[in-house]
Amino acid sequence: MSDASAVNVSETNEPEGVSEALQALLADVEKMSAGAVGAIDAASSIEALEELRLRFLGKKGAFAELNRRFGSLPAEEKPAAGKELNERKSRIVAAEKAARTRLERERIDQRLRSEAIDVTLPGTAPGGGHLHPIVQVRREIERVFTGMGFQITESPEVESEWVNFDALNFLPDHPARDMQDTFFTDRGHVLRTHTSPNQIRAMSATKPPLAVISSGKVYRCDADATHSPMFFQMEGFVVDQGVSMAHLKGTLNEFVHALFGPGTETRFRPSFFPFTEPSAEVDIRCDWLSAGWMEILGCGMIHPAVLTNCGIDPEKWSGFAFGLGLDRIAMLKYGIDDIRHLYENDARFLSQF
Ligand code: FA5
Repeated sequence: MSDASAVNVSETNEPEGVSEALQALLADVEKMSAGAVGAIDAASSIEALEELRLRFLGKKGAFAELNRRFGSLPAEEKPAAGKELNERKSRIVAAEKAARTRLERERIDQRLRSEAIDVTLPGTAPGGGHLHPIVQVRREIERVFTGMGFQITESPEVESEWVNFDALNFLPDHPARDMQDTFFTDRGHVLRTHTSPNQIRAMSATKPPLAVISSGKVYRCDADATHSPMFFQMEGFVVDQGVSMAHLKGTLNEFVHALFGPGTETRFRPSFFPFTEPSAEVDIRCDWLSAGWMEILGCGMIHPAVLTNCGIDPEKWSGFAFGLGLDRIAMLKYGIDDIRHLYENDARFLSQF
């Protein structure tokens, strides 16, 4: 029902005592406000609503125009007409507010729907890592030797010069002690150049009989496709009564056959290490290499001076020792042609093993 009844225009078509200007104004107010509320209620977006707000309520909008016409009404008609105009305007403002609230809620709902995350979807599983090829090889070799009764021990990477060299019977002027070959940390200490210091530590700490393996990083000033300044070695040794070169050969052949297959040929070449006498290097046959053989380890009978340095009587006890390059064995086993691939941490390379 129209509030124009306040000035008696809704009940009769020709209200008495009402000016023509007021009649026309009220009729236009009625028409405009009904149209405005309808259009605002039907607005389908905030942008469209804003357009309607400017069209009806803006400074140059329809209501402003009606207000201007209100200014020219006779003074006695202004209070009732003003009230009518204000009420109509309030209804449009209220409709606009309600529509804005509705449209904003719709916009949020729609955004929530479009950005919804389906927590029931299966996630992208992170690529599973695996053991580095050197660790795989180390564990495989450890299985072979522990199966033969060897125990696993550890020794430090920063080692005294005495344990790394002197106790192992290196003479004071041995070339391995050279600054060009060895990383010195401070006076009297080096980054161990091999795992043989573990022999000294284990034999000094425990009385024979002993059968020990130990592995870890070793360091040398050395770098090319088959030499890395940091690489991995595994040391093994046995001390008991009556240990001979035959035990050494038998143990190492058994190891090579377990790791590379029963038909793998080995070759023991005479060599020299200050801490073993006699000494040998062991090659395995690799038909794909032009040389036909690849060196995998150094070995020998533990030098009596080394046993003495550890408080073991060489007249009563004897032993053999060997040291192998884990990197080289991983390269052989997996057909890797450059040792540096093992340390570049390229997931595409490592994922192959
Ligand atoms: C030694 O280090 C002796 N301690 C081994 C030993 C132990 C002999 C017990 C006798 C008794 P050699 O320097 O040859 O020996 O190194 C042993 C193995 O380590 C080599 O056969 C080779 O496989 C590997 N190796 C040596 N230098 C490097 C290097 N820079 N990068 C990668 N592997 C290496």
